[in-house]
Amino acid sequence: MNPNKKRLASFLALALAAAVRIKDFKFEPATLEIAAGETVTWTNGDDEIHALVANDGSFHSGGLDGDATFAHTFTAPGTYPYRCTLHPQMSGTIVVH
Ligand SMILES: [Cu+2]
Repeated sequence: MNPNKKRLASFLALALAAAVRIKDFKFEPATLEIAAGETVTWTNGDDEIHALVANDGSFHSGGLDGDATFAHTFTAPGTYPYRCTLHPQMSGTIVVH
């Protein structure tokens, strides 16, 4: 593979990595669809602390400061709603295929 194609491939891999950004007290995207075995990384883009927890308790980030990240690997297909324990109006869903 030539160097330009290699750079493009690694850029695309990063762009396609499953990521949720927390910004202005919202999860973006609010619903994220991934394949089983993928890892989702949340990044807190607010100055406020957020702490996300799965409604079924299968993951819990603990308190995330600004710019902090939390990653969780989803191994089983299903729908995983989650929320922020500190701001109950904040909710999101990970759909695993
Ligand atoms: Cu929050």
